[in-house]
Amino acid sequence: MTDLILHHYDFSNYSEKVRLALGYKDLSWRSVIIPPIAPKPDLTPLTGGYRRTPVLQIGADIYCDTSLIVRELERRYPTPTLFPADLAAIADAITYWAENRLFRPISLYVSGSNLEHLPEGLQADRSIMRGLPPPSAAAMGRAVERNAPLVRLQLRKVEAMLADGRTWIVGEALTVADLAVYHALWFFTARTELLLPEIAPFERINAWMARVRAFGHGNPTPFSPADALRVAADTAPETPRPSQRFHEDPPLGAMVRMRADDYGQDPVIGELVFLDTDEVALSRNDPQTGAVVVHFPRLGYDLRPQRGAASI
Ligand SMILES: N[C@@H](CCC(=O)N[C@@H](CS)C(=O)NCC(=O)O)C(=O)O
Repeated sequence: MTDLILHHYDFSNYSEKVRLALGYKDLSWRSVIIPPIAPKPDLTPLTGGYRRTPVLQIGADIYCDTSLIVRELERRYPTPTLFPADLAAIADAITYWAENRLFRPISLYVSGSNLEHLPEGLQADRSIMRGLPPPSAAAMGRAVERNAPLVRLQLRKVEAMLADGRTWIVGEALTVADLAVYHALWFFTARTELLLPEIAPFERINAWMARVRAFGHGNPTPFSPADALRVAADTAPETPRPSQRFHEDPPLGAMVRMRADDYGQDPVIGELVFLDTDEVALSRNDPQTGAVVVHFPRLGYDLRPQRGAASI
């Protein structure tokens, strides 16, 4: 069973990163639209509590976080590559910058400027997700003023990255860094074109964005959340690959807890079934799906023994 099922929604920029990876690799996939706001009752049985977007499902294997999702796509469909060997480490570092230092001010600037175009309740949900009180309209306005300069100065940095006429962000080959910088900038226009004038003056950025956009999204087919749950219920998880542990890691078979180290920290508890340098996977059971294996990246997540848990 290699059917790819992406759980996502339209204005999710991290989903756009994966949709473009699917396009770049010219893949067919099933598209499940999930709510942009918690609760997500058809997603939780698959993930065990992880609520962020997107999530990739392959049978009863569930991949959380785009940094792992793109690696898993690469592992299964290596060509064309998103990780050219000589550029992959630098691309990872630029990706980290793009998805943190670049994207966070963009998110605050765009969301605060486009309030009337965002779904009802979105800001309150995002505040709860970060453990903060819902912001007033005045506080969001102040966030726009603080962040607009941080966005503008970084747009100049992206234009400078492309200043020598290179085709892609890290050089002459496309890397995952192109998708990361692109999805951060794509968020400017995910719901409205109100802020398009901010990007319009940057000629190299616009030409490069057009090259990335041209990959498209591959071949999606609409799929219902109920069908996705049924696929998980009807499929056994794949046998985990041999693990590569550090000696400090919990032993395979231990009950563990994974959660994001930044925001959306809902814990996922299960039996540790796989670890290597990039990935951690837990097995869990849900009444709606039976056994599923939930996969996370190592970096950006906190792995701990789940004290006092006998089984799940
Ligand atoms: N590091 C995560 C971040 C994902 C993320 O923040 N996604 C946003 C949507 S673009 C999100 O989860 N928002 C809350 C939600 O959708 O419930 C990844 O790379 O997948």
